[in-house]
Amino acid sequence: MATLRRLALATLDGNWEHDHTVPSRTLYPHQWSWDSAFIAIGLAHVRPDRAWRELRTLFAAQWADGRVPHIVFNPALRVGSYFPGPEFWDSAVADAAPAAATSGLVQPPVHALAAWLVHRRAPSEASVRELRWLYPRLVAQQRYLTGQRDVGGAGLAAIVHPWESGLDNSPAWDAPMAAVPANADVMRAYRRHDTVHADAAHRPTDLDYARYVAIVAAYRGHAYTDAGLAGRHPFLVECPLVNAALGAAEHALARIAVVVGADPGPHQDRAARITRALVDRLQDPVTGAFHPRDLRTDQLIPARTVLGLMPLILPDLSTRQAEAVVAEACSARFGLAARMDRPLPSHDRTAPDFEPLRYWRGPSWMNTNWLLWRGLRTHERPDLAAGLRESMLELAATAGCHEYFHPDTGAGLGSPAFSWTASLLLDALAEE
Ligand code: 2M8
Repeated sequence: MATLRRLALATLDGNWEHDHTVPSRTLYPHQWSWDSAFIAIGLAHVRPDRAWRELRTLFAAQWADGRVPHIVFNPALRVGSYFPGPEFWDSAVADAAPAAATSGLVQPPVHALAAWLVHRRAPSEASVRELRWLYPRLVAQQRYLTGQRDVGGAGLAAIVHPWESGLDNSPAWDAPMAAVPANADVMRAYRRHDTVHADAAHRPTDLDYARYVAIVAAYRGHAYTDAGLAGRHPFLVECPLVNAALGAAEHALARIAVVVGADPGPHQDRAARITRALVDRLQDPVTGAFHPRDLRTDQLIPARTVLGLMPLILPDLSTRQAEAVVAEACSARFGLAARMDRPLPSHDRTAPDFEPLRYWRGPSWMNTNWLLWRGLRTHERPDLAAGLRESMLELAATAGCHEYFHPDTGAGLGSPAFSWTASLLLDALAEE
């Protein structure tokens, strides 16, 4: 355990970059939004000052409309160190954008939960000061997602790009992505950077990238404004992970509100409303599993991916609803058990399009497993939570802090020395 802790700390120290942590020195050399939240949760155990710094740096780049950008670019890096870089995003076209160059998309809002956990780890006058600074910014982030992004009009946030889900290449996005007009040839005009550092067979295809680029171009063409999205935008989905994070954020904000002297009531009410909307709109009444809803067809997307298990982090899910999610997690599709060899894969193992090596289409990731681990403790399944934790620790002890892992062999895949693997490992280690 001490060796594992040292490895995780060395990984985070190696990825620290003056005021934030990069997810990976090779593949992702800037600051990413939800990575920073997971990183802060781990840093709280070893470098609490940096945990707060991480969140402050990210929120310093928040847009005037409340959106927290999914990438904050480091201006010191050379052009071409990541694709798509700042010149592609051209965030200056948006009135609401900050001075810093950022992307125009968001990621799952796990930051309020992170802020709460960092404070709870070691409450102090300094941590209360940090919460006071963050609270209005976290509230603005929620207001953006539940306001401008409520494209479906039912109280959930819509995502406008697969990158906003964090599970970019998930089979859940295949059907809505297939409807996005694009031609792989457009990629000749760009230089992908990911396939220089990772095996191309493990990454999205050029056609996927052509579609990613086309969706950004459509959003950028409207200066990243959200009015009228329903009529014009090529990708619009209600994602169970993004909305579960949205609800969990209101629960965290209710706790933070008490500390900073604000009223927790409205946060509790909003949390309950989000959970209700999530159950009404995204839970399959027959199987009890959660699915994304494609707003362009108004249909649930049938793929059974790990996204569907994420609502377990919501404390106000009823026992029956939570049991349905646990049953799905314990099925042969995902293999959760009190004694298990490997953490859960990112996609249904029994599906014909399960790919154990390709990014988000089968491999195991530490962050989705960490969220499920949290959900299992929230819904009082200590036996399953302990089994999952053991398998997460065992995986990192054998393969190190890789970005993702082969779901059967446990071999490390993607980037080595990946930050959220290290930080969530520190959090799991601290639970003893
Ligand atoms: C991956 O996403 C980026 C685009 O945002 C990429 O593939 O270039 C995803 O795994 C995402 O969830 C993550 O935040 C990001 C950085 O770790 O990498």
